[in-house]
Amino acid sequence: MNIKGVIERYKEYLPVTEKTPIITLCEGNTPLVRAVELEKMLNLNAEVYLKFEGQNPTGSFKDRGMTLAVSKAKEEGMQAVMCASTGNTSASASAYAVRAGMKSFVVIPEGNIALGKLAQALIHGATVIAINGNFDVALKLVREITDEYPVALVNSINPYRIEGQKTGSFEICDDLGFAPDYHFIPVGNAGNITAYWKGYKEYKEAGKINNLPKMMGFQAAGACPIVEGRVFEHPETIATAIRIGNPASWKMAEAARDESGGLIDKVTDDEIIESYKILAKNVGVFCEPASAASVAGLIKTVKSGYFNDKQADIKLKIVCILTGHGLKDPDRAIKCVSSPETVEANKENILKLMGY
Ligand code: AN7
Repeated sequence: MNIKGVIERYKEYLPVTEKTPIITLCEGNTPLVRAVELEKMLNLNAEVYLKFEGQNPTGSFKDRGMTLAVSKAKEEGMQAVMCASTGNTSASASAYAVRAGMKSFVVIPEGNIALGKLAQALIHGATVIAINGNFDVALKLVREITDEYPVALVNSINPYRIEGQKTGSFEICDDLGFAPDYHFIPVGNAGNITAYWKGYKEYKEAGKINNLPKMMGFQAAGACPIVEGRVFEHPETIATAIRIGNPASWKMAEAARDESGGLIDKVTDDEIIESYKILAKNVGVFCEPASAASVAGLIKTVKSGYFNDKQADIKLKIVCILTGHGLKDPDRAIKCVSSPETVEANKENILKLMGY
């Protein structure tokens, strides 16, 4: 039963005191699903687990960080929160703001956020401001405004967001009983890879785990500033959640990669969609396109021969983070498959389509 949320569950690792009001929607405690189908498909001597963060209260991993960011904003007496967002941060911020009795302001790139996410921010009563600029432009403006006005910035440059999100690592280690060997994760603004790496390191220091995973981050090929070492002025990808050209936690993502001996690579939109469909059709997990970048990354890495010399007698333990729920972006799902056929309403027609 999850009646606590991540702050109660992991408070000894988090910057909270008895005075901190805990604003929660009982986030965290998300499933770690073993994907035997993927193991077979990849022909890899490994156990592959999917951490399905789409099961969080607002349907993405953002809730882990938002519970803490909003709790601390409340503790500090703030009356409003603000973020720039490709969608999920705005959905989460607006929901947690409701819980805290605070106002929320969200700035989004017009035409480039998934319908479900927009619906969430609106129904939670956020003031939603769409701009004719991308996420990076929105974040710059939001930073300026929150510097000048008494409004709490709840993007992942807010350190409490990272602190809350590191609980994802704790849960993986608690569920497995050890740390994985490899941690595959999508990278957009690079807060989550930063948070997971921090979490693993802290769990090792606390004596909870003996090893650290290699951090394997994946950006979309049309928005891969870290991979190419340059800002993307016009990032483009169907994975709108990670359509980011100048990640705020760029340096920390590089540190996670380098300290862990991992990598940050790119996957094409086609590879993302292929993995998105495999996850839905072969594994039974419906995540949003950006989330499938982790699995697309795993498939690419296996194909490249990366693991050839690394498969010892013991099975590798691999975790892929699925950051958000597929229902966030129903349009994309529908576009990927053929529409249902409509027939005259009789039994024969239905049986024919059933293949009987
Ligand atoms: C589903 O909501 O940046 O590398 O404004 O929604 O920590 O940015 C979302 C990012 C991956 C990338 N998967 O995580 C936002 C936003 C999903 C996401 C990422 C996002 P970061």
